[in-house]
Amino acid sequence: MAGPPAQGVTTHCPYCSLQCAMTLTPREDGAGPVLEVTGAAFPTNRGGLCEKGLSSAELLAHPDRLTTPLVRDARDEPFRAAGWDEALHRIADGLTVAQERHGPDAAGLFGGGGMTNEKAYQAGKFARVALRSASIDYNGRFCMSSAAAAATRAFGIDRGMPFPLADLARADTVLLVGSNPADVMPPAMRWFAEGRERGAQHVVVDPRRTATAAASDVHLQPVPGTDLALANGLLHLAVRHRLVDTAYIAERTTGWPALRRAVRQYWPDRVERITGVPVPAMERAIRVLAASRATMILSGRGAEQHAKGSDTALAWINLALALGLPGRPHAGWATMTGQGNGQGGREHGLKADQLPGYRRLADPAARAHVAGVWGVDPEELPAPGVSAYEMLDRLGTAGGVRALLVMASNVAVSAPHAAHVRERLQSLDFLAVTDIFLSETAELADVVLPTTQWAEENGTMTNVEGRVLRRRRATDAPDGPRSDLTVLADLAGRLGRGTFDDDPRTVFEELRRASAGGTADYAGVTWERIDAEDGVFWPCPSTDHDGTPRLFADGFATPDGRARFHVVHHRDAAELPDDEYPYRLTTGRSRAHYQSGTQTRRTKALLDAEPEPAVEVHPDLAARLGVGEGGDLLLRTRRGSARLRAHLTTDVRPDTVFAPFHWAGEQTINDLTNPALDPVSRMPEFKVCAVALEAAGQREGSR
Ligand SMILES: Nc1nc2c(c(=O)[nH]1)N[C@H]1C(S)=C(S)[C@@H](COP(=O)(O)OP(=O)(O)OC[C@H]3O[C@@H](n4cnc5c(=O)[nH]c(N)nc54)[C@H](O)[C@@H]3O)O[C@H]1N2
Ligand SMILES: Nc1nc2c(c(=O)[nH]1)N[C@H]1C(S)=C(S)[C@@H](COP(=O)(O)OP(=O)(O)OC[C@H]3O[C@@H](n4cnc5c(=O)[nH]c(N)nc54)[C@H](O)[C@@H]3O)O[C@H]1N2
Ligand code: SF4
Ligand SMILES: [Mo]
Repeated sequence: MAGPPAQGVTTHCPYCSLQCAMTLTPREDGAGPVLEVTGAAFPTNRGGLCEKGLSSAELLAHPDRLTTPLVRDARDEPFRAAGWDEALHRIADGLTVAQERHGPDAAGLFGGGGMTNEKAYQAGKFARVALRSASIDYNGRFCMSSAAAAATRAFGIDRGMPFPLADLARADTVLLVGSNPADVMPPAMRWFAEGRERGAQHVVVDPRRTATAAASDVHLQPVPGTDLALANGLLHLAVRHRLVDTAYIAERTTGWPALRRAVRQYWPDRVERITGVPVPAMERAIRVLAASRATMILSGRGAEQHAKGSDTALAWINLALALGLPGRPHAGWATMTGQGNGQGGREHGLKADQLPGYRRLADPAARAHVAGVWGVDPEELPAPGVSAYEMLDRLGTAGGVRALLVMASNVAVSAPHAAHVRERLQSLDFLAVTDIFLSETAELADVVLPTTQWAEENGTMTNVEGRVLRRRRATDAPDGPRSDLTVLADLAGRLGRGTFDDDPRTVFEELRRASAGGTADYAGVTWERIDAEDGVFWPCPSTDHDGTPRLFADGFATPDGRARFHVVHHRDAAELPDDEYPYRLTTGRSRAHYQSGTQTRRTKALLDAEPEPAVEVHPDLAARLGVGEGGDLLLRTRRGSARLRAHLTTDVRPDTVFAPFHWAGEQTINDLTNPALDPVSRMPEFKVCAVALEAAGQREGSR
């Protein structure tokens, strides 16, 4: 490899899907060479970065960084440093032995949405070609899978945002349902602010008065898990007040008469009883939404991470279609994908049922095309496998995975019912993890491989808008870590299943061919074009095609070009409060920390900003519990318990508490969450379960 570039290199942030552009400039500080991070001009962040992006380079030379493979011969032994050959041999052997004993699907791969397109593509190919296993899925299943399933059913395509982020500033009305960009994508708030300066109105649906809600014009504060009823209630009002766009419905949609009949049941008083949102607030919201056709409905995890998340997303899409929004300028429905490459991960094969280009693994024509690119017989490709939580739940059991490779995910902290997942991981015959640090998942492994980081790599990422971007190498990796691409190529060789390339550019060229003709068509995207054009929006079927910043102006991606309404009905959350567990727990993010916290819990600037988690409790509820600001609260659900400090705030509903999931140990909030799954998307119910609360120190039952 050539030495590190002496000049600043412009790349994108390692964290969320906004993928802010940043320049990394080598600089000497007292202790040695470091990279200085500055925001770079780009159409999405316009030079802005949040504190996570700004502090991201701290992790490049972090003392905790893994620099050598770790192995152990028994789980009760400590790790010892090992050479790459021994570690990779152990992994190939672990995977092979499991397959010999229990069949091909007994070896599995669990991936992450932080992986580049090239890594995601190669991991998908590795599972299907090198392992011939159906057992592959990824943490994106826990993220936007409900919205993806809904968009595919309604529009025939799942691209998180069907328009560029900058269009937000041109909308007259924006509704955000279960999305808190003020904390999770701070630089994106500039677009909202610009809209507001033009007089735009913002409506937020969130059980908490978040920073995003505080800045809005209308805040609806429903009981967690009732968004579907709220959307149907708003549609009921739109019909009653003749606010629906009948011409648009006639020209561009199918299924309206049945839906129109179905929402008759959602009269305002009933919806108020279900959701806790007062009728006048609903009336105000629908008037604001229907005041202009330049209205956007944006969905986040708050609406989607439910056992009815895909139906809930469909309910909001129904409302958007009835108001005539999708395909109109500065209007429509979108989901805000979360991880750096959550979008690309689901397009290129990390998902159990997908092949590159958003092709379906169950589709014979898709199998034939991709098998052709891979040089294998379509018959050899496995069938679709099970979803992320189902795979984790069955680890080590008959018919389940016995040897697992985890890449770029920390499921021991981030999966629902996490104590059970950790127990399943420990029951495996063999576990290997590739990571930058010894994550809580890596701590359970037989073999851990150190991986290179974003600033040390080339590749592509697909951001929240569907814009394909370039990740550019700005510095050399330390001696020791290797790229996931190199690991996959080496393992494929050891398994005797063909030659896998580890050069990201070569892999991208293959990805272009594999995606050609698919829904997420990257055939016309080249690294040169990305550099020259500030990214390229898919679909982009040929090099002379401009790419597609905006979808749906002329039609939807369905066979008849029309969008589909779906009749969807409210149902209760999988778990409701009762005498034993009287409150609701919802979970999500805080501003300074990222995901399972592997990275941000090691970043000094972020720990200074937020040294520990807190559970948000309404003062009325806190008084009843006898807990004060900063006091310890014990949270218990049917699955487990956690102990967190209480933060008293009137921003949260008095019947609900909120806690972040970024922490481990006795602050692992996912030890409490409910793994009830959505029947279509297989999304777990992260956003609501029943919880008992007690001031810590008090005995159980003394409530
Ligand atoms: N700081 C930070 N930023 C991040 C991340 C991070 O970990 N930290 N992660 C990235 C990723 S992967 C993702 S997916 C995005 C997520 O971005 P968001 O979806 O915005 O984040 P969340 O905090 O999970 O959930 C959003 C809101 O949903 C609300 N909510 C809870 N239950 C319900 C409900 O039943 N209905 C409604 N309407 N709202 C509800 C919560 O109060 C919360 O304010 O953020 C990305 N950006
Ligand atoms: N209770 C609750 N739980 C949730 C959610 C919630 O809202 N509430 N949200 C869910 C959502 S939306 C998501 S996206 C998941 C995320 O949950 P996780 O999958 O656990 O996400 P991360 O913490 O980002 O894990 C990524 C890991 O990979 C490492 N890593 C980063 N880049 C690379 C790379 O290129 N290669 C390799 N090999 N490793 C790398 C990081 O150090 C880190 O340990 O959590 C889900 N869990
Ligand atoms: S908003 Fe997201 S992409 Fe931008 S700097 Fe922060 S974490 Fe990075
Ligand atoms: Mo996510």
